[in-house]
Amino acid sequence: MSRLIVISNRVSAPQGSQSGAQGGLAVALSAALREHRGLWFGWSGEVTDQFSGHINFQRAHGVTTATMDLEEQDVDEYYNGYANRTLWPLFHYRIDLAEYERGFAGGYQRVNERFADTVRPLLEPDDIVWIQDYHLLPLGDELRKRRCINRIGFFLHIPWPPRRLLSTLPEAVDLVTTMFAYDVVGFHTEEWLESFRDFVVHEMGAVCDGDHIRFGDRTIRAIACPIGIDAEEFAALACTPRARLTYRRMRDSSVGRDLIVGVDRLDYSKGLEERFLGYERFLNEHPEERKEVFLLQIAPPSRGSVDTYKKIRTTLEGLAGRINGAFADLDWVPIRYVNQGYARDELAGVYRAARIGLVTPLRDGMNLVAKEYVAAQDPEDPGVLILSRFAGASAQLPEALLVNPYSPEEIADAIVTALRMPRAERIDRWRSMMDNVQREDVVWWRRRFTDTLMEIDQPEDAGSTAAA
Ligand code: GDG
Repeated sequence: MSRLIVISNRVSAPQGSQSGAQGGLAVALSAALREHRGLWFGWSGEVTDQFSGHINFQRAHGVTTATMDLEEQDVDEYYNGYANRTLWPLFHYRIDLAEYERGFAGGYQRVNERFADTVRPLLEPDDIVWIQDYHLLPLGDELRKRRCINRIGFFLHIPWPPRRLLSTLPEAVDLVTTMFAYDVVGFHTEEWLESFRDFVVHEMGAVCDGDHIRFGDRTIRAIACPIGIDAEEFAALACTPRARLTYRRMRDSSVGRDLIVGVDRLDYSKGLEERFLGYERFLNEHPEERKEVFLLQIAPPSRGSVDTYKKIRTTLEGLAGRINGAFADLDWVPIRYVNQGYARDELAGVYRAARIGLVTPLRDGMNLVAKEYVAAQDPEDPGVLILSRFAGASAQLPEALLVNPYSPEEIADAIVTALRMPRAERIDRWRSMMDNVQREDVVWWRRRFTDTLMEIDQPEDAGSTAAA
C-alpha cells in the first residue's frame, strides 16, 4: 500500500479521541494516517528568527507528524495576511473584508515554496500526497517544479466563490493555474465545484469533460466529496461518563427549560451576530416562550491577531449584553455566551442535552458541528437541527429545518417550529439525517478522495504548470 502524506498548514499532535479541543478535521486526518502508515507535514505553529527548514518528527497515537517553524514575517504575510485576510473572506463571499496586498501575496508564495523545499526530500516515489486547504493552493505546483511526479491531490475545506467575486483577486488566474499541477481537486459540494468549473472555463478557457478538466497540457479530475465525521465514535462519545455528567449539568442548570445550542469558532462566516438577532426576534415576538428556553452559544476565539476577529468579539459581547439586559429576569438569562473551548466528550453531552442545534453560518464549506449535533442525539427523543441553507452540510441534511441565516424572521420562525415539533416528526427527520451522517462518514470521505487519487496513472514525468 502506498504511504499517504498529508500536508496542511497546521499539524495538531494527535490526541486520544475524547480529550482536548482537537477539531473535526484533525480527528479525520489522524484516522486516515493511522490506516496508511503515513506522515502529516505542516507548520508547527512556532516562530523562529531565521527559517532553517529543520523538521521536527514526532510520533503519537499511531501517527507520525513532521513540522517546521516559520519566521514572524511568514506568519504575518502568509497566515494572518493572505490566508486569513485575503482568501478566507473572499472565499466566504466577503469581498468587503478581503484585503488585497502585494506583500501578502508574496509572503504566501514564499511560504508555499518553503513548504515544498522542506517536504520534498521526505517524499518517496510511490507516496500519494494529499494537500489540504486554502493556505496551500500553489504547493502542488511548487512540488512539480521540484520534479515531484507523485500523485498529488488537493482538497478545499471552504467554499469556492462565484466567478465574479473571485475575479476581484488581482492574481486569481495565476493562482488557479497552479491548481492544474494536481491530479485530483476536491470540494465539499456540487455548488462549489460548479463555481470552480465556471471560473476555469470562462476566465481561463479550460475545457470540461465529465469530471475531467483540461487546461494547457494538464488534465485534472475535479470532484465533489463532502467530508463527514466519525459518526459511530461521536455517538459513542455522547454516552461516555463525562458526556453524561455534562448532559446532567446542562439539564440541572436549565431547570426544565429547553436548551438551544450553538457551537462555532468565533468567526464572521459563522453568522453569530445574525443568529443573536434572530433569537432576539424570537424573544420579542413570542413572550409566552421567553422563560421556556435559553441559548447557549459556545464560541472559542480564533485568529485573535486579525483585526476583524477582534471586532466580531466586541460586537457579539455588546449584542449578548443588550439582549440579556432587555430580557433577563431574576431567575433567567436568555443567552449564555461562552468564549472558551470544551473537550469533545463534553461537547457531545451538551449537544445531546439541547432541544435545538442552531447552526446558521452565512457561508460554510461544510460545517461539522451540524453532523456532530445529529450524531449525539438520543434516538428515542432527538432534538431538532436548524441549519443554514448556505452551509455545505445542507445538501446532505435536507431534513433539517433549513433557514436563510440573514433573515431574523426565518430563524425566529424555525425556533418556534422546532420547539413545537411532535416527537414522531423529530424522530423521522433525525433518522434520515443520521442515515446520511453514518453512511457518508469520514472514512467514506477519505476513501472517496484517496481512491480517486489512486486511480490516476502515475506519470513518467510531470512538469510544472509554469510551462503550461
Ligand atoms: C473548516 C470549514 C468544514 C468547536 N468548538 C469546539 C470544538 N469545535 C470543533 C467542532 C467541529 C470543529 O471544531 C469545527 O468544524 P466546522 O466544520 O464547524 O468549521 P471550521 O473550523 O470552520 O472548519 C468547514 C471544515 O473545515 C472541515 O472540512 O466543515 O466548513 O470552515 O468539529 O466540534 N471542539 C472542541 N471544543 C470546542 O469548544 N473539542
